[in-house]
Amino acid sequence: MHVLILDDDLRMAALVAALAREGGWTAESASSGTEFQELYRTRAPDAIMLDLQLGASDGIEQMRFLRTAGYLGAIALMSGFDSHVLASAQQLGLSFGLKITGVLEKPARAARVRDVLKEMETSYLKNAASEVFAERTTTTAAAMKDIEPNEIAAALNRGEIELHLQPILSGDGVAVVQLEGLMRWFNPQCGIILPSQFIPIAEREAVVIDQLTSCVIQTALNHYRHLAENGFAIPIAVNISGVNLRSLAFPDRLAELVASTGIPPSALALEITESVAMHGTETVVDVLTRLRLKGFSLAIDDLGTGFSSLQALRQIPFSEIKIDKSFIADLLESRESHAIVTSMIDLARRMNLVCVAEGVENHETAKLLRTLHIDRMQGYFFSRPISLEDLIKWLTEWNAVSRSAESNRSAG
Ligand code: G
Ligand code: MN
Repeated sequence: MHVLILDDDLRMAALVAALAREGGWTAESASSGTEFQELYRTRAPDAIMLDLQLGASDGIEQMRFLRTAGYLGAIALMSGFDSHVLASAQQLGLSFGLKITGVLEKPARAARVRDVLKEMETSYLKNAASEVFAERTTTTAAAMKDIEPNEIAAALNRGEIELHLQPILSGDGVAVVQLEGLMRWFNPQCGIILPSQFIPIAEREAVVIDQLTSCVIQTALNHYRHLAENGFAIPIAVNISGVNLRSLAFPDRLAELVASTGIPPSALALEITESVAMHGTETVVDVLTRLRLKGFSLAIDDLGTGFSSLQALRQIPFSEIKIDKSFIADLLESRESHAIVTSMIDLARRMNLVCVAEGVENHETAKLLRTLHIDRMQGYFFSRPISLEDLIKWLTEWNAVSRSAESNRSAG
């Protein structure tokens, strides 16, 4: 295992390198951002120790670089600043989708440095099997053409498909009120494959998409239980395929599955894209209405991208609308998007629906949505979809940061 250290404090860099070598690793250090990026490109490190304050550059910039580079290895952050700065930086790193396995307050004793190195090693060993992901490749449509539905079922059985989670915030951007479960297929040949690429293939075989949906729901329930045990009982939304809705037995099967876990149906929300809802056959309306009656919330996803949004809203008993990210992306510049988003928020209020903005990528957009009285926000600005393990860390940091912001406000 090879560790790359970035610190302009040469004594600290030397200490970390010595302790890493003592643990049987190879180590190299850089004292500036440029030198670091140069070494990163040529050495493909398995672990990175990053100091936050670096004279001309800083650790946040380097995390942004690592995100763009698609780095998937472990990262530990170090700083002489207080733990609050470290916590916020860790929070930010996790929301970039980086694996921040630990933080180190300086000055640090050797024992503490060893612990942080150990955490990185554990994470490295866990990832060793997936070394192929070192280059974050997203598969091209051409490569996906040859994949058959049954290969997706096999991947599911091999545990290659994981359910990552993305937080959904309250309208003021403070509390995490829901999570969205999003599948990620870690394919040994192709790298990471997104649902938009493999779901359409799975949908060619009803058995496969049913198996996939069952697994997503089961996993979401397990995640919910695990999070609740850690003090984060937050409802999880999952995306349901139109194919699932063609079966009149689906609501009963789902209700039984949830009942058998003892988790309330309100812990699960179901997202259905507008186009699916608008195959508005009798069966679809029947199934969706019964799901509502059984206590599940129903969200219409990607609202505004199809041709019959309003008709879907009239026919189907949704409890929530999710404004498509394309309208949020140019909300600040486009008068049209601004008018549409404002009207959708108003429509949701009049229809008694919860209104969610998807794809919030920056602070200005979040601020504007807040003044427009949005109910909920989701997007990279808060966090990317991340693993359960990373989410628990993220939530812990998030709560710590908002608690201290709260106490600063009441103190001032
Ligand atoms: O169709 P649906 O809304 O379920 O799609 C969610 C997809 O959008 C996921 O793949 C997720 O990674 C992606 N996503 C989540 N937040 C953002 C964001 O802020 N910007 C962009 N471009 N995509 C996002
Ligand atoms: Mn969705």
